[in-house]
Formats: sequence, C-alpha cells, structure tokens
Amino acid sequence: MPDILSIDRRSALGLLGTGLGAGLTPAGAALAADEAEARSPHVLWYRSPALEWTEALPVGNGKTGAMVFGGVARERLQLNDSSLWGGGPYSPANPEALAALPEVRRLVFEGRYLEAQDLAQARMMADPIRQMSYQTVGDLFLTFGVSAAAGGYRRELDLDRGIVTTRFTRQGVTYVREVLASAASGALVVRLTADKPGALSFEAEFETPQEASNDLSEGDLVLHGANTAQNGVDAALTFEARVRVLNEGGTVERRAGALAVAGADAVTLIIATRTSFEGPRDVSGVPARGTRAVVEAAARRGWTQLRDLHVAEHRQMFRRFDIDLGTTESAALSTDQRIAKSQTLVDPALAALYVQYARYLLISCSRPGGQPATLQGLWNDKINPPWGSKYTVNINTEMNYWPAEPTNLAPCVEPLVEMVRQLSVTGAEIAKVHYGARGWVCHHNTDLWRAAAPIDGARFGMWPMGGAWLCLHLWDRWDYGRDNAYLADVWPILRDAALFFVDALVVDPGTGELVTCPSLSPENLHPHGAAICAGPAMDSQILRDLFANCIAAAEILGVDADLRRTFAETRARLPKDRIGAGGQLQEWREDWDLTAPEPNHRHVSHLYAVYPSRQINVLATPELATAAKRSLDLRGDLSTGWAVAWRINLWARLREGERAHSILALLLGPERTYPNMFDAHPPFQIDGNFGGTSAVLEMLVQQLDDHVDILPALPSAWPEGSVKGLRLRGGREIDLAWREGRPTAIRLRGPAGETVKLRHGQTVRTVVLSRGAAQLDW
Ligand code: FUC
Repeated sequence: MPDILSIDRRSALGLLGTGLGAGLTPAGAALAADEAEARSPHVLWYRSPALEWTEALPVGNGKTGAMVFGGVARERLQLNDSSLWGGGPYSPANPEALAALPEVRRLVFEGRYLEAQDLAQARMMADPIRQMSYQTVGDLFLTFGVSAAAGGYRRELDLDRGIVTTRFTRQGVTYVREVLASAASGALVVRLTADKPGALSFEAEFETPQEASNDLSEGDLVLHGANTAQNGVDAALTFEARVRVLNEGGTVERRAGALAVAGADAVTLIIATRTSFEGPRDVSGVPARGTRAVVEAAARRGWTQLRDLHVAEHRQMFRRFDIDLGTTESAALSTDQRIAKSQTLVDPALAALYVQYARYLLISCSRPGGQPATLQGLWNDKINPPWGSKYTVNINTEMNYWPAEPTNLAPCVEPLVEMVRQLSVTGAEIAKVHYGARGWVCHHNTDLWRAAAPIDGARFGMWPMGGAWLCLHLWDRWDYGRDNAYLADVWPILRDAALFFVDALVVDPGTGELVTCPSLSPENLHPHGAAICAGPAMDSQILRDLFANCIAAAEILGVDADLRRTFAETRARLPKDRIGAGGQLQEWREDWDLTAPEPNHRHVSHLYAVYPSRQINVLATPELATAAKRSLDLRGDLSTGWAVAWRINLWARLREGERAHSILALLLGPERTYPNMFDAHPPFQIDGNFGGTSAVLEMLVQQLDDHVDILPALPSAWPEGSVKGLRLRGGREIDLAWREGRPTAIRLRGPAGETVKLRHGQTVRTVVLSRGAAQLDW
C-alpha cells in the first residue's frame, strides 16, 4: 500500500517540515502515519464492519451516494441517486379548495375549530393527498467467496479527504478498500488492493427492490430500471446504474447479472447512476447517456488521478473552515465507543467532529446541479422511507441549511435556491387555484415534483408558510455573500412569496389584525382539540422577516417602490408577539399554551422569532426573551433529534451556554446519534446533524445587532479552542481563538475599508478592515 495516505495526513495536521514528519525512514513514516491517523480530528473509525445501515459510512457527490458497509466476505454499497423518486410530474391542485375557503375562515373566526378542520380536510386538501417518496437505487454487492474472519480490521471515513477506507488482514494478506464519490468526476469509485499479487477475487452484482433488470453494455454491468407509481401517480422515471471494472492483473468474466474478477492485483470499480429526471415537468433524460459519459471519462483518468482530483476538489470546500474545542484522551477511542460513552466521557472533540461531519454531509449531499438535502440527505435504502425522505418544510429542510452559510459552504445552498425557484412556479398554481391569490405558496411538505398544496391531513398540512420560511434562506445567502446580482436574480421569487400574503391574509373581524387563516402552529394541537386556527405566532414572525427582507431587497435593487409601501403597511398590521399568563411566549394569539394537550410537543414553532430569526433576543427585547425561556422550560429538553437540536440553538441564542451544552450532550448520546453519527429522530433524520452544528456555532459567535458577539454562550466545558473561516453576515469571515473562556486572537476578512464592531461581554472593540483584513489580540 503506497504511503500517500500518511503524507496527506501529516500535511493535514501541519506536521510536514516540522521535524515530526520530515526525514523519516519508510517504517518510521508508516508509524508516524498510524499515530497521526489515530489522532486525526477529522476521522470516524471502527473496529468491525457495519451490520446495520446506521453503522455504514456515507459518501456522496451531490448526485450519486453510497452507504459503505466494509464487510470482509461481502461488501455492500447501498446506492442512491438524488433524482430517483416515486411517481412522475403531477399537479396536486384541488379545484374544490377555493370554494370552501370562505366557510373554513368563517368557522375559524367563530371559534368552531374542529368543524373548520374537518371541512378543510374534506374540501381543501391536495389531490392526491400524499406526495412521492425519495427511493433507493439498490445495492452493489461484492462477494469475495471467503469467510468473514480477519485480523487488524479497521474502517474509517476521513472527512478531510472524503474517502472511506476498509483495511484488514486475512491469511497473511492485507487488503485495502477505498471508496469515494467525486463531484469532480461525477463517479463513485471503489479501489481494491492487496499487498500480495493476484490476491483479489470477487463477484460484483446488483440487487434492487425496484423494477429492474441487469445487462451488459460495453463490458459494463448495467442495472436498468423504472421507479414505482405512488399514491395514484404513475411511474415516469427510468434509471440506470453502471459499473465498469478496471483490473490490474487477473481476469474478468462478464455476464449479464454479474462481473467475476479472479486473481487480480488491484481493481478499480467505476460506478455512475442517472435517472431520466430533467426537471419537475421534464423526464425526457436518457440515463445511459449520462452514466456512459461519466464512466468513460473516469476510466480514462484511472484511480490515482481520480483520487487526487477528488481529494483536491473536496478539500477546496472542506478546508474553508476548521474548529477545535479541545481534545482529551477520549478522542483516541473508536467513534462508536465515543458515542456510546458520551454521557460519561469528557470529550469536547466529539462536538467538533460532529460539526465537521455535518459539513462533510452537506458537501456530499447538496451540490450545484443536484437536489437539496432530503430528510435523509442523500442516503436512503427504501422504496417507502419514513416520511417519504422528502422535504418537510415546516422545520426539517430549513434546519438542514442552518449551518451552510456560517460554516463556509455557500455553494451547497444552491440546490435549495433552485428548489425554491421551482416551487415559485408550481406554487403559483396552488396560490391561484386554492386561494385565488397572486404570487406562490408552499405548504408543509414538498417532493421532487415540487408539489406545494396542503397534504397528509389538515391538522398537519393546512399551513401556508413553508415557502415563506424557505425564502429566509434565499435572503441569508445574500446577507452572507452580499452579491447583488444574485439578489436581483432571486428578487422575483421573494417578491412573489410576499405578494401571496398581501392577497391571502385576512382581517380578523374581532381584532382588525391581518392574519393567516386557515393555518396552524406546526403540528401542535390547541386546547380545542384541533390545530387549525388563525394567525399563530410563527406565521406572523415568518411574515415579519419575509416582508422586511423584501423591503430591504427592493431598496438595495432600487425597484418596486409601491410594493415596498404595500409590504410595510401589511407588515405593520400583523399580530405582535404576546406573553401569556404563565409568563410564556404565546404560541397562538389566544393564551392557550398551558392547556394545550401536548405540553412537551417537539415543535417549538413560536420560538422561530428567537432562532433562526433574530426578532426576539436578549439585547433588544429582553422581556420577550425571558418569555421564550419560560416556553422552552415548559416544553422540556428531551425530544426527537431535530427538536433537541432546535432547543440547543435557542438556548445558545438566549445566551445560556451551560444549558445549551447540557442539551448538546443529549444530542450526541447514543439515543440521538447512531454509531455512524447520523442523527436519530429516531429513525435516522439528517436535520439533527445540521441543527446540532449550527447550535455549536451559535455558542461561539452571534450577530443580533450591528455587533459581532464573541463567545456569547461559551460553555465552561470548552475553556480553550479556536474556529477558523466562520462566515459572518455582511460578506465577512472570522478566525477566533480563546483561552480560559476569553478571546485571545481574532482575524477578520471582509470588504476593504469597512468597520466591524466586536463585543465580548461588556467590552466593545471597533476594527477597520483596511485592505480587507484585520488582526487583533483581545
Ligand atoms: C415533521 C416532524 C416529525 C418528523 C417529520 C419528518 O412532521 O413533526 O417529527 O420530523 O416532520
């Protein structure tokens, strides 16, 4: 096995040329490499193969993904393609909905909530009432025809290289398997080597629950298939997975159904997947064309080039950011052990690994040209996964993107922007047919086909705010990057999202306020046994952001002065946040919180104003902030993975670092984190990985007003540490180090000549970014 791995490791750790990495004998170098490997902060590693799917390690290039099991006798690569979903292009618009709307509204304003909900259920829901699922391609199995007995077993995922490596010894031969999914080449690549010539023999074959057949084409093993019909929507997609074998030595027998390699020295497998999906209304693609092109181009490059190209491209993203929260001896344990024992170990590096793992996941599952991260990112082994593994936009999809801008992964937001652009088209039909309104709307879920109507059941689906919330991410992309050409490009999407509400908000006859109706506070029942209501707190909070961002965007772009006025007038008539008799922030306009049937409900929708929004905070609105804390206490800390993650962000925002840290421990424990570090709802849902990550950042740096707050919620468990490449609003970036809980050194980058106000506790320091950078010792 060449020692490229170890050289990379030493340079990654900054050891080259320091005397620690330089001038060693090959044996010494190998030893140093092993030690470096054990210490690397960027590696997940295990002493045995994955038995469960949530032990396998993910790779992905934003399009093709795989879960790598690392079996000795049999390797399983569970494959995904981000555009393989059930059904086909469809419109869920329900022409009956509009006629029922006035009556549903009347019932709500008369306080007849259950009747309103029943009527909405009967007349206003999408047709079909369920959306399509994200689906697996199937598995590629490599069967070695040996027993599973092996020595020296180790499998790892190196986040910094984007490679899964499995290594073991059998009968005196050391075998190494490396798997990567490269955005640079579009291919999934498996490299198999052994330290004795001729030692590699195996059979490769596909298995799939889809309607599919195996074929040979240009010597490649090809799986052709079609997706499945769902919920009355016909199957419209075809797909293909193709594997090419490049063997060094030995023989390859090719037959439909399997490729059999015998006596090879080394083998590279190049795998590509494609579907016929071209867009929400276009399924005319030819999968074979795409897979062949990828496989042929990759085969011409060969393993070494493919790997180097991949590592360089991956690092160009991954190394934009780094984090160190301190290291203890626990970091030397295998990853599953660290998670299993995390409730008793002192292991601050586990939180840093969690952050970097989330970045790795986003880099792997959300790339320009692909689909946004689903409930499971890119990784799903089922035809009918939990909640369809699609886009739940009443929290989960948004949470997936919370850490994207701050952890310096702006390009990963692009698929989300594209999805919102497509929703602004499909959602315009729903706005018109269901509400008789201009603009566009998306309710609480969407899928590959960008369905936007209310689904599943009125008590979950009758919530017209999903699109509006997603627009916050479009705005944030501008706010972090300050690219006005981008803002001009997305302006019509933002504008039309707001226009929908100009038409669809109604005057509450009792109060004169402008409210959403019918709506609900996501998935939570109020004391009348229904969820349907008018103007829940979250809706007004989201709308305050949407209108404010639209007004700001129009000003920056110098457009639509009349609309700006309309938006401002509408915004001023939205209900304000209220404090209830229990001292809590009210979830509804009525003081219902203390008598609602599920006091510990997972959703904390009314706290949107605290995080991700900044409307309520300890600096500007201390009374509302105190009420938000009361609401959080009433809800309790323990919930599903994503709900725990949201709570951590909220406590951090509210400047309660110790409380945030104690809940983070719950998230990192074995009940909420699987051995492969995937978040457990349970079942696996990737949002918790991303929400937990943004929460860690929120403890380190916040921007609530025109200051940058340094270490605003630093827990005592992280007295010393550093973060590099953390992006800030205003097109800026910060590197920060701290000791004994106090900042030591700060570096800033941003637009030249601008002034930045930094604050730590009561101390404020103003720095000028002369020549676009500044450095100071605190
Ligand atoms: C929402 C949540 C559930 C789950 C689902 C995907 O409905 O309430 O907990 O996360 O989305």
